[in-house]
Amino acid sequence: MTKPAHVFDPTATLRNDDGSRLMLQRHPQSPVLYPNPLHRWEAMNVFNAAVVQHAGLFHMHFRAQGVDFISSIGYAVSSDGVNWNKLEHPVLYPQEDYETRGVEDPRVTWHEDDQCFYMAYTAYSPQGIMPCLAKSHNLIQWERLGPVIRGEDNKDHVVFPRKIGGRYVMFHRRPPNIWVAFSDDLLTWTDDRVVMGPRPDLGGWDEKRVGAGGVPIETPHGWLILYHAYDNQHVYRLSAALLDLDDPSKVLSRPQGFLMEPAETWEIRGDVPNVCFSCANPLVESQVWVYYGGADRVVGLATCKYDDLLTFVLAGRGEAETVVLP
Ligand code: BMA
Repeated sequence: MTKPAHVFDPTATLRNDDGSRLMLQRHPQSPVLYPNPLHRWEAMNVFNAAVVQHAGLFHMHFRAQGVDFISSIGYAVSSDGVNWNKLEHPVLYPQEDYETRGVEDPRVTWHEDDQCFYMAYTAYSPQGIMPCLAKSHNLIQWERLGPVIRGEDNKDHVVFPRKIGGRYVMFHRRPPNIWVAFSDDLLTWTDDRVVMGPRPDLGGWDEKRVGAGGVPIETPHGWLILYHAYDNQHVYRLSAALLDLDDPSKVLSRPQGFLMEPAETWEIRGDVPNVCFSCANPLVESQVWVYYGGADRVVGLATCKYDDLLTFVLAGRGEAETVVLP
């Protein structure tokens, strides 16, 4: 007998087949963003999007690849987070010598202390892969603050929504681990510490590399974070963890399982196969909405209840693994 089709209900709890694990529910209108062959800059792929809610609207910044496969960052706006209207031109495109091969993977943070938006994006050029920041008050015009880590290939950075102990905080990824760093001015980052790394001893899904997802969500229990991991077959999956509020290098809880893996055709086949890669996990009422790139070609949306996600990560207490240092 075939399994009955799953009916989308954002207030329901979705579990994997044996019921042992929470899973994200794909929105029935997903993918929610497609490339547009009429525009050179976004003709091939649109993926890995940042999403923030502001002034009653959803705002998306997405990585777009043109016919030359160079990435720019496009902007789209929505009243419901599902149906999007794109701007005709990108809001950020390669302009600096450290960006000549593209600006990639935006993660946008509303900063409570500074009352402005910071975009973390990856600059790609013959100089290497550099984590950069830009600042905006209106989400369209961005002022570059420049690269924040130089001299090494580094990416997957995202700014925390408030200062901790009077300093800015961000994740970054020094392969294969997620790191946290601190700054007084957003330009010089120090006190880097490893947060978590791959777990080769855990069945494989996060055995190779891990990297941060969207903006950490502050909860009474700690910072709730989503992250991606890939295995030796290069399959990108998503999961979550909980970090200490005052010291986010401290993992309070990290469940063994994942929340989502490539299963739909557009997650399995695209520009890069088998990829669910997220740069945004906004809290929308009582749900966490996870926007993610499907196979580096389209933007997907999957959701779960905030309470379910907290229960999932809290159940992982005591499961935190020791990190693998580079
Ligand atoms: C990572 C990043 C992402 C991409 C992923 C899968 O290294 O470059 O932009 O989605 O690989 O290809």
